[in-house]
Amino acid sequence: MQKYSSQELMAIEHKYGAHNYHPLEVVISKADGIWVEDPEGKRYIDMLSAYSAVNQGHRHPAVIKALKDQADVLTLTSRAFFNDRWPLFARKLAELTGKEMILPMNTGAEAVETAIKTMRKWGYLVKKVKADKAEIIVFADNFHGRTTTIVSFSTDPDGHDNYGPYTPGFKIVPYDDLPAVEKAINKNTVGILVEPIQGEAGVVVPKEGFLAGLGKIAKKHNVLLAVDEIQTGFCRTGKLFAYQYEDVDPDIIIMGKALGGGVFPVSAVAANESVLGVFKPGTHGSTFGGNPLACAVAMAAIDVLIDEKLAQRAAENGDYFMAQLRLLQKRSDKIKLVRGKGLLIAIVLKKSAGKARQYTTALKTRGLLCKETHDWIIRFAPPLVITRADIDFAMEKIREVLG
Ligand code: IF1
Repeated sequence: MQKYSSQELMAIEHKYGAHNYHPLEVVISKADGIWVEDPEGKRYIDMLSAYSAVNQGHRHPAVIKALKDQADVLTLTSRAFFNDRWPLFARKLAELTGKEMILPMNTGAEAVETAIKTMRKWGYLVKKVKADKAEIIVFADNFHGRTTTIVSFSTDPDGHDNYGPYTPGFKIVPYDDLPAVEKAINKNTVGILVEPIQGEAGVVVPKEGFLAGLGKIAKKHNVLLAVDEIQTGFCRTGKLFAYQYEDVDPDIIIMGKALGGGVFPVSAVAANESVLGVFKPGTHGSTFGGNPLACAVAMAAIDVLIDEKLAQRAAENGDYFMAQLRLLQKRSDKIKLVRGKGLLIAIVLKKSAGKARQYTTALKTRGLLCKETHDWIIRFAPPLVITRADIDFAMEKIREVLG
């Protein structure tokens, strides 16, 4: 294949690719662990991890081995037939989540759609809500994906506007506001859909007790609690799932991103049979959901998280990283605050500091890739295999740019 320069590749993409993104000006053509490389051979630390889809690090050997081994044997069957991987992946993920059943999909948005359909169907079949009356409570500044139904309840104009007519049946209340949730519940409420930490909103960590409170409200009013762990799950925040910081047992766990080990879209919904049992043959599905290649990769991806103690490492290195950033905050006139959990961290800039993009661009020049969210927040979410020495190296660059 002909070799192209970064500049040439960006120009070709600009001409032929739809302009639904505004990427940082770096082309990645190689990756290994926490490191990525451009066609010119310049290396960068990846501080975004494909929005937490590469928690295990780029091309983790165990994940790549599973991918290659499976590719040599069987890749796709559809669910018209059984295959010999999906049963084992289902059992593994059920044991991991402590739920009785798993429904496999591919992308995060599909898993969220699956959770919405689950809550609605449960509402009609089990809770006996009147036809087409089901309501789901969601939160302002949510991000759950980009399907027409999901963007119907987005409060971000960029994600939401001009995609109507919108799907009804969602009630939006402020995040981290338990009384507002309780007030929004009525006899037609079938579920609550929540991010344990709001990623796209800028790594917004709710007050302690918020999720536990949602759990209590859900029980009291006979509604289902669905946690979107697509971004926060699989050790990112220092526990296997972010909800595990609280005394809560959500009815539905929505997973994606790192479940695919950074190589493949794999998503899933976990719940007990009293909930996921509402699906009967033909009522929901996906051509690729549960495909053998995805299942083999996902099983390896899960093993890496456990074997390499990535939850513990994210907790310890996240505390270390955040402490370093807070020290910097003390002597920086640009940083308003530092927040996060585990290795999901954000720097909120002061108004006087100007736009975040100039800092992510400056960090890129120094070999650090991270992404702004909104105009005033910089997000750091490196692969969880990052070491303390790597963080020290990254901090040098961050100090140069934000000190
Ligand atoms: C993009 C954000 C992150 C998610 C949660 C569901 C999904 C996502 C909590 C949908 C996806 C992605 C999508 C990606 C950017 C990214 C993102 F900035 F948009 F919000 F991570 F922070 N629930 N998040 O975070 O999963 O269908 O994409 O697999 O460019 O849209 P998906």
